Amino acid sequence: MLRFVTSNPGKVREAREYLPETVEQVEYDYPEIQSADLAEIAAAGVRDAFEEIGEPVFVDDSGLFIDAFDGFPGPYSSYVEGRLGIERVWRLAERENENERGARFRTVVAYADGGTVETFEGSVPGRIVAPRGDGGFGYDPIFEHRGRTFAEMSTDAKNAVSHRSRALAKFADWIAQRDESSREGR
Ligand code: ITT
Repeated sequence: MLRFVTSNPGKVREAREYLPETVEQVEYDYPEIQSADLAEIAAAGVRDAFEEIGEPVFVDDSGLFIDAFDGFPGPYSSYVEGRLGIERVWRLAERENENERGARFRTVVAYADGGTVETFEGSVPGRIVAPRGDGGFGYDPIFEHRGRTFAEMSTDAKNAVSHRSRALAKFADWIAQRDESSREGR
């Protein structure tokens, strides 16, 4: 069983569909440090969450990096979604030249169990478009990948290509290897 510290039910749904292990959501609002680097934010967050909860835990820090805005909102994606909303992010991007509307979703999954904090990164390229679709969560309606927005995809289809699933795949491989070596060491 894996404990996922997050307040975001969309992240939990995707992790549950993707990972073979049972995923339990733990709601603890760990402080997010100010940094341009998602891995630093995730590593600091998971350390704090582990100290608070006292059990092995993982977190997921994600962001949308828009080319025309030099990667903004990036690590500030949550704040910008809450304050501006994705419709306004689209309207700002719409003013930019069409070939400047490229973007990338990034996720860093960080795991802590008292030893070294492990981080796993995933990203996916796409472009910013007018909102379409009612699936997914967050910025999904304005992020198009190969002709469809993430909000137009099922969880399964999004998981086949997404930033989060790419980070979770590395995490899952690492867990499998760790379990394998602890079995061999027995
Ligand atoms: P926790 O920190 O509690 O896990 P959060 O939603 O605040 O939840 P982040 O700090 O990682 O998560 O914020 C990332 C922002 O990007 C937030 O606005 C999310 O809605 C959005 N986001 C993250 N993953 C996404 C995805 O797969 N598709 C669309 N938007 C996403």
